[in-house]
Amino acid sequence: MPEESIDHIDFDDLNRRAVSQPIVSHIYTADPSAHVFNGRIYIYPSHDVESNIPFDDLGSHFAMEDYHVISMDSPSSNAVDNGVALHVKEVPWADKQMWAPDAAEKDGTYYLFFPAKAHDGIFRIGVATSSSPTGPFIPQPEPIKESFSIDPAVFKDDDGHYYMYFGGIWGGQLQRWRTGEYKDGEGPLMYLPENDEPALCGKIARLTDDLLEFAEAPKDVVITDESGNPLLAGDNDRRFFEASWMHKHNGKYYFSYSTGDTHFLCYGIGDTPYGPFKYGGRILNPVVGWTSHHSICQFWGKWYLFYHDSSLSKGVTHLRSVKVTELVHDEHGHIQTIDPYLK
Ligand code: FUB
Repeated sequence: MPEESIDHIDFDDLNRRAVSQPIVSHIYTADPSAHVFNGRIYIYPSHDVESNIPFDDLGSHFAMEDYHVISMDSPSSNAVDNGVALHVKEVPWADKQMWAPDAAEKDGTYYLFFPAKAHDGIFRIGVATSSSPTGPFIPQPEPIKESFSIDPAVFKDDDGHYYMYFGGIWGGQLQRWRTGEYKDGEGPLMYLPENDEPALCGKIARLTDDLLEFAEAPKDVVITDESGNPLLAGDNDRRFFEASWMHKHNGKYYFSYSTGDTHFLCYGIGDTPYGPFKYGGRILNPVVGWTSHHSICQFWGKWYLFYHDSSLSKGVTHLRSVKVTELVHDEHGHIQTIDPYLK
């Protein structure tokens, strides 16, 4: 698929109509994973950089090298960039492409979970630890055993168990693992299911007590339609592509994700962390830029959507900026769809 044309966009007008502005503008940030630790908001984003690598469907132009942690006293206050928290050169197993990370806290230790391509070109997921939410983080020497693909999102349930959701298709390589082992080959579209087959699923694995490994083999995160049937691969407006997130509201589990090439953020609702998740609707309509990726976080009783777009870079796909806006669950538990730009 060719990169979408942005020639027709009047960015001054778009920025006037945007429901929120970038929280920082001195660097490009994306894929925000927001958490409240000790009463402050900490955002763990990708740090987008210009690589001069041409756009392709594998995402080769997303050539990020490090992570910065951004902190805020509240969603409307100034955002502070706390500097480099981890660089790819410090991670023995990782070669390149430090994509969307997440973080968790347990017993005063902070864990940064991140995907990167290993030296063999295969995406794995690593962990690094720190005594501070802003790092610096010390990486484990090896990636998580049996980990693969991208976009880790770690959820702590009320019973103290931690779960990792992960996976992304096309450049995220999830489709290459359909048989349980990595299959090589050209192009991102090999090994995808046919349109009338069940869609590929994101994955979930409970973490070990030290949060450094999977406690179980990863399982499918199944999203179902109104009749309880798994969404099909051809259901491009609703099926999973990448960018998993989990939040819990009124005892229900909300699995949210990006539909990738159709550019929606959607969600499904389930009764356990494992699902299945009945498709619930759209959270965010398409933003400027190919990707959409988010997190959902509660602060002082209100819910917020952290997301990104490419408005600051005037539409450059791989130069994105994190934004935040309020998110509302209605009285039936449905999430009200957000338009990123007013009409
Ligand atoms: O930032 C690189 C990739 O773009 C992420 O891993 C995806 O979720 C998409 O946002």
